[in-house]
Amino acid sequence: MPLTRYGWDPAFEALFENLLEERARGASRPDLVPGRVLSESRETYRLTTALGELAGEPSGRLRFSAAGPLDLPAVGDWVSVQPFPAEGLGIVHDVLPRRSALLRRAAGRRDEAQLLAANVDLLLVAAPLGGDLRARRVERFLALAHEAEVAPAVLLTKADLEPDPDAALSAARALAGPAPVLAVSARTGLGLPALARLLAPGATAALVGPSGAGKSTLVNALLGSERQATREIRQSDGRGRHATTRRELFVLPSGALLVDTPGLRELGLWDAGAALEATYEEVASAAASCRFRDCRHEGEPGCAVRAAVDAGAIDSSRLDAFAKLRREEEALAARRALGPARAERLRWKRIMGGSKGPVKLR
Ligand SMILES: Nc1nc2c(ncn2[C@@H]2O[C@H](COP(=O)(O)OP(=O)(O)O)[C@@H](O)[C@H]2O)c(=O)[nH]1
Ligand SMILES: [Mg+2]
Ligand SMILES: [Zn+2]
Repeated sequence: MPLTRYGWDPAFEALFENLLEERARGASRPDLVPGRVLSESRETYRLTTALGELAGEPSGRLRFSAAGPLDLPAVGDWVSVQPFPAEGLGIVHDVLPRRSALLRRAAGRRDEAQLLAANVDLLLVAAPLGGDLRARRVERFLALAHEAEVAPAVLLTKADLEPDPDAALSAARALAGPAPVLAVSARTGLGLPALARLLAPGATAALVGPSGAGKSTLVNALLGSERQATREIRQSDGRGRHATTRRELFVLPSGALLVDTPGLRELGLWDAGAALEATYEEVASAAASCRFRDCRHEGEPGCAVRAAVDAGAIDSSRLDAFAKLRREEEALAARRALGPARAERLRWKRIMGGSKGPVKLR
């Protein structure tokens, strides 16, 4: 399959040419071809190249010069590959500059970004119907899209399980702002043609959402085959079996590209500052009329946001969610202001057990 089937275009071509020119001036100049990362597992990549699929590994130089995981390839990345087609192998030398990067704060205590996918053009936020629409979770995923400057769309999945799809649609539209909202069912086929119209040939969409939302089932429906393992619920204990464990990029028969992801149990935002204003657009636009420019909408006089809540123009649970994410964001910013060196020193102290209990900040 030619690389254009995987989204290769003149802009990436120009970036690759630049890279070759740079390398031609340097000492090491292996023969390089472009490739795209289809899946990644512990620094081993499945790559598509003009020479076919290769199993890739980062070059020693790439691995050791990487300051962190963001410098290494992720699903969706375009990379330079030194191919060994006879062996089906490739050495990845460089990651091409990304058009977009979906980042989250890595799970656990470390303040580290995790790259979910690169070069994504459309983020499909899956939210299952048939129960409570988890509005706060949908908002977090929308903020992830705004942060990455990737256009979002909301997919209300398993619509066949929903007794009142119209009510669900209007509830979701209230969260989504200008983003499209679709009700879909892989079981009945409802909404699949409309979804297919959102997926442009050559463009890359990524599916995110909680585990069990039906993401992989949708991928299979769009692929027209059972390529992606879906979670079957065991009768005996209701637990899932084949949950998706890694992110993977698929080429749909329509020519669109789609990344399936495992469910994210927690989605910590990485750097959501401005994204919150795009996500809670009604709060941000009312805030422009608050008397104080730094109004926190917590009871200050002349607060236009509170006035809008009292008038029923802003949903108070949306304001609460906005305030909560802003506090999270501020706490992160404060921690980061310690600087990497200081944070590193504190971590070291903690690891060494020099102090009992939490480390005291001077
Ligand atoms: N009723 C119904 N069930 C679905 C639909 N799509 C998926 N499921 C079921 O939901 C469960 C989870 O699906 P899966 O695709 O693995 O979810 P994922 O974790 O988001 O990838 C499986 O048992 C599917 O058969 C749908 O449109 N309607
Ligand atoms: Mg899955
Ligand atoms: Zn205010």
